[in-house]
Amino acid sequence: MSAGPLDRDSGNNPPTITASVAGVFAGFGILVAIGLGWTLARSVAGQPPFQLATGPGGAVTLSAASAEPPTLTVAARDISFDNKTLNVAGPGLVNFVVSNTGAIEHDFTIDIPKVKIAPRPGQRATGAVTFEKPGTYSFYCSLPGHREAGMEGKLIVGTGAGLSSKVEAASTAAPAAPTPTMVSHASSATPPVRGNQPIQPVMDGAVKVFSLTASVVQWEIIPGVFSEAWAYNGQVPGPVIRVAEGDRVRVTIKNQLPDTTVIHFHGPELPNSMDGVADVTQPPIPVGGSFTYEFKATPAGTYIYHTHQNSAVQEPKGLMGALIIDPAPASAEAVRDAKFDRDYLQVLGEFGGYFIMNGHSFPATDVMEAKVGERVRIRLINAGQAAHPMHLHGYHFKVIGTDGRPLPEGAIYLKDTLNISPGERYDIEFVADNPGVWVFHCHILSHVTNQGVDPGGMIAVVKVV
Ligand SMILES: [Cu+2]
Repeated sequence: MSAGPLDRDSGNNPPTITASVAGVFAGFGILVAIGLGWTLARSVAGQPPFQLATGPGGAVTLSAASAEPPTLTVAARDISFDNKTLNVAGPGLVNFVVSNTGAIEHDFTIDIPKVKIAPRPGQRATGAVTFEKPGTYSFYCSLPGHREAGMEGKLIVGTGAGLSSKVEAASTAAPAAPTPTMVSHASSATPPVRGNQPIQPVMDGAVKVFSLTASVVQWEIIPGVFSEAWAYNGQVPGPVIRVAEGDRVRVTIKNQLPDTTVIHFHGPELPNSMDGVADVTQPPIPVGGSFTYEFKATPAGTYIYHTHQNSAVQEPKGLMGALIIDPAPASAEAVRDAKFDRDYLQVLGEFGGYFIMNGHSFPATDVMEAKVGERVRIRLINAGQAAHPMHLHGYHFKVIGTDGRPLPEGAIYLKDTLNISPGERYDIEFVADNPGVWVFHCHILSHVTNQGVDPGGMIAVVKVV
């Protein structure tokens, strides 16, 4: 299996499931960058959905616990920094989180002490450096012409206690009014962790053993916006369990949640005792307890695993993931699958008041890339509680599988908008013969907002180059 859990071609291309917002910016260019900037600007103004830490007087602050080094966040765009004056209370170690919200290369450079942080367009990068003395330090973008164009500012290190002191507001000036290109200062966290990471089994003889732990984590939906998640292995969706038809599969689950739980494997043909329905096929797994499921993987297809206890509460908190059973070698399905150059997964749902695809809302959703002429499959799973009519721009696609099972040749049909009800799966296919940056989005238009702010929610980009 390749690095991208579902990508056959990751040797030459970025892993599919871990593709980040970078491609969004690369694809949409400045126009969308400005649009995003506007969206994020709402957060600076205290408008939903971006919940920012603001300091006294509403100034954007540097978040730092009293015993931790301060973290400064700064965004480079085309062609300026969003904040020209940064402050820390006193000498000591300072962490930097630098976002590049523009469409071209930038860096954040200080000569003495030396630090250079260079996030790619659409990405963030972090760094840290120790300031020994109070004073005013210049920062700038070192790319030719950028400093001259205005990409510079100053970092004022005060005379306070530094490391252990409370960090002052980022700017001594009153907070600037949002402008259409202002971006969020909220991104003091690392870029969102991705769900759907492939999990490697441990072999016990011929049995593939997968270990899951369900626990409470804080999940970053879009940069700077967190919500409590109940997650398998710290991810929303949980890790992709991928096996081959006929494999003997064992899944152990440790329950570190504050509630009892179970796992139901949604779709494959299991013995009843392994069906994972609390109080029907098994007692709930106690808090602190564990349970082992074991079954033969059949038939091949795209499936879900999810909680089946107190489901209306537990599943929307994140207790769901994909189970993929690959067809047996040389089977008709295996021959069909061999045609796909790209194999993407999109798990739909709702989480923390947001509409998500693979655990994130636009613009933090995954980018699905393809080269012109490649054959692309997208496995769609609705693990949420609402139906989502998913519309692809630029293409009609073939619906080749429903609920994990392949459609016979004569039953395959063409769509450009496919309504997906909770619990359903569809496999769709198209040949990427129409280059461009196309959106694939839910057509219930409130679902393409982040708590009312458009664009957001269930938008993922298909980038055909
Ligand atoms: Cu929807």
